[in-house]
Amino acid sequence: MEALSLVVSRLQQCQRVVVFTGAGVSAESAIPTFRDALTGLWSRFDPARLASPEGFLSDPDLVWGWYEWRRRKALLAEPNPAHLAIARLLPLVPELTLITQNVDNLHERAGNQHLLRLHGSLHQPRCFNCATPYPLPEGIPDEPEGGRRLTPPRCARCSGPIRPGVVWFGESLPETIWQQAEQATNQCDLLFSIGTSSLVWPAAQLPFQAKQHGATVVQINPNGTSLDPVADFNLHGPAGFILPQIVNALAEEPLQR
Ligand code: BV8
Ligand code: ZN
Repeated sequence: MEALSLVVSRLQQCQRVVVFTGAGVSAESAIPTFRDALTGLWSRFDPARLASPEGFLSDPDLVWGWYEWRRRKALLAEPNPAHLAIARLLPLVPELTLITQNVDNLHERAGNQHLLRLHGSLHQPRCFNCATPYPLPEGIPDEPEGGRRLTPPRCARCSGPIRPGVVWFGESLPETIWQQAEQATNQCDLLFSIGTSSLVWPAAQLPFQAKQHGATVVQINPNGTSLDPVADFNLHGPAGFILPQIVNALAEEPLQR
């Protein structure tokens, strides 16, 4: 029996499923991962430098321009078959927890309203000093293709600079969300790790942690990662091609209780 049907038959016996996603799940929506997003103005910068508080403080216009350019990309993008398949999985399993490292809003736009965002969101900027949320103007920011430097707006409350609502390198993950993610990981019967290079910590530890707690781990990624030797199944291909097949098969034969 080929790997994909084995995954489906395993899924039919599961109560608790975790879907853990990285930037690769948005790749087929043409959203550049932040390494691919280093084009034009930003091509000569190290992503970990731009995606850091120090990077922002040393050149707020450069960093705010980069994030506004990425936010525009996310707003112009559409959810792809991988996002849509994950949304279709929801009613097919008793308990599904979606944990994402992504900062775009494509999972929500595909229909997954409840998700744990480990690294925040491009769409929820806040004041760098007092953390007051900043109400983004309606519509899509107009950005020349290569992007440009943009001066961040100022906070209405304390006039501090507005920053993107993402978790930067060197910043802690949101405590409650991280605890909920670990709890779901420790209790699940099966965890999908989809579209992540498993390079960014502590998020990358979740699939390993699920395995340690006895879960079946299914990785979906065209490329190999450090998770390959640990995963029970490595489905090497694009998520937008593999996931719909799994969900279609499960929809035909739901859970065998
Ligand atoms: C923290 C928001 C410390 C910003 C992001 C050990 C423990 C703890 C920390 C560390 C540690 N070791 C090192 C660290 C520091 C650091 C870290 O991990 N560095 C790495 C580079 C070594 N971690 C941190 O700083 C974290 N903070 O731990 O704080 C602390 C602790 C206590 C108290 C105070 C402080 C914070 C990390 C969060 C960083 N922010 N995002 C932004 O987006 O601008 S992470 C960022 O990288 C994105 O969220 C993204 O998800 C992630 C990975 O980037 P990519 O490579 O672009 O994407 P991905 O990994 O998903 O790769 C794409 C994959 O998709 C590939 O494998 C590809 O093959 C695959 N793919 C392609 N096409 C498809 C596909 N898959 C399926 N289908 C396809 N079609
Ligand atoms: Zn403020």
